[in-house]
Amino acid sequence: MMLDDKVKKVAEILGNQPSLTILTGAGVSAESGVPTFRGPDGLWRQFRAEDLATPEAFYRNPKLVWEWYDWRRQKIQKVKPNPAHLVIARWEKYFPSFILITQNVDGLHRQAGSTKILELHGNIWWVRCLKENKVMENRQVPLIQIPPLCSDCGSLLRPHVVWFGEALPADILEAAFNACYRSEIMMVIGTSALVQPAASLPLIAQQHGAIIVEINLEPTPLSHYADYSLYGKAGEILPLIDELIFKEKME
Ligand code: BV8
Repeated sequence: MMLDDKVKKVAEILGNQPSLTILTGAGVSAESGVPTFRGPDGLWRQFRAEDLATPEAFYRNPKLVWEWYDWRRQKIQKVKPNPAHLVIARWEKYFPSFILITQNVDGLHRQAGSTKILELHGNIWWVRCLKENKVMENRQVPLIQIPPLCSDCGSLLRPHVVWFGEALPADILEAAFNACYRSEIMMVIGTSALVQPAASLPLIAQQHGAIIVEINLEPTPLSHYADYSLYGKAGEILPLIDELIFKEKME
């Protein structure tokens, strides 16, 4: 089936307003100018994940890890949501049963207006005090002090994100699993489907009867299981589907 036919088919399915879950990865922010993790200009290119996005790396060298996050925050602050984020934010109002599950920590879905959102891996604009475990929003760009310290107790602050080897927040993961049990369709957009447990969510949804639609530039380990794989840019494909859904509605 050609891409156009798949776009039409997915729009037709969505036109019936099924219970929709969307899972996104770094690819949905790529067209905003945020480097992905494993792409040609990938974030991990200059660094190795285990060197930076792990608790061990942070305790070994908090200054280096915070310099990486400060660099990413400076890049993210300069960009804005792209059409993919905007369509997803609009759809949460159109679908009676809708949840967005994102692996991204860049906050661009929220900036686009998404509110029904589960941030599996945290948010780069929030920090956590190591001593008091208190979570605070911190939008200081660039950071005045690296590593930043808690203004109340003077202890080290860490990014409020989930590092490799760390458990995802139990309440958020439970909500994500519940979404998989009840969704009739799951759209998996811009993820290499490598990081667990996020990468297992589409398979769980499929085991519970959901149709799986993948949108990516290229095949991923999920492609073999997806009912529809639409290869192209999320910022171009989602507006096409959106247009067809509402065109059909108007007829
Ligand atoms: C856990 C926050 C257990 C930080 C991130 C072996 C050794 C050690 C660990 C493991 C192991 N095997 C499995 C694990 C577990 C590990 C894991 O999955 N490792 C992988 C790499 C094998 N997982 C964990 O450690 C997780 N925790 O398992 O805990 C536990 C349980 C109890 C108690 C203690 C522990 C925690 C994982 C979370 C890690 N944190 N981020 C930060 O960002 O700084 S992960 C990081 O990768 C980001 O969140 C990112 O989103 C995520 C996944 O990457 P993608 O989003 O998919 O991005 P990527 O670049 O890979 O792909 C982009 C895709 O977009 C590509 O396919 C590309 O083609 C496409 N694309 C590009 N442009 C576009 C596009 N598509 C459409 N349109 C475009 N324009």
